[in-house]
Amino acid sequence: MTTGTDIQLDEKIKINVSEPKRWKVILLNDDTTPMEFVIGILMEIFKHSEDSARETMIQVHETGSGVAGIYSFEIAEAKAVETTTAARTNNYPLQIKLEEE
Ligand code: TYC
Repeated sequence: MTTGTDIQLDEKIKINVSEPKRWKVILLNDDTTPMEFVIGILMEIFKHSEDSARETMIQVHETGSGVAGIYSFEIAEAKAVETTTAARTNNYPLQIKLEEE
């Protein structure tokens, strides 16, 4: 049995087909943040394995920067804040930047 109810589609609603932007969280090198601290950050906040964390840390140490992870802006920003807070709590000067992919 039909109730005779029609559904009106609003043709003015536009479908957003573009992918949400992604952001790289980039670690910058410095002279004093301990290597083991950076490895710990990469494992705990950016969910790297120990091997991947060590490799990424060495890349930052040798080249000046390296990508910790790629996320939506909100997640990237939250991880950058969490990392900076942990570094400052320990008086380390670790710097982070976000870059659109
Ligand atoms: N260069 C630092 C040291 O020799 C280690 C380090 C690596 C610091 C990565 C920051 O993002 C960084 N202790």
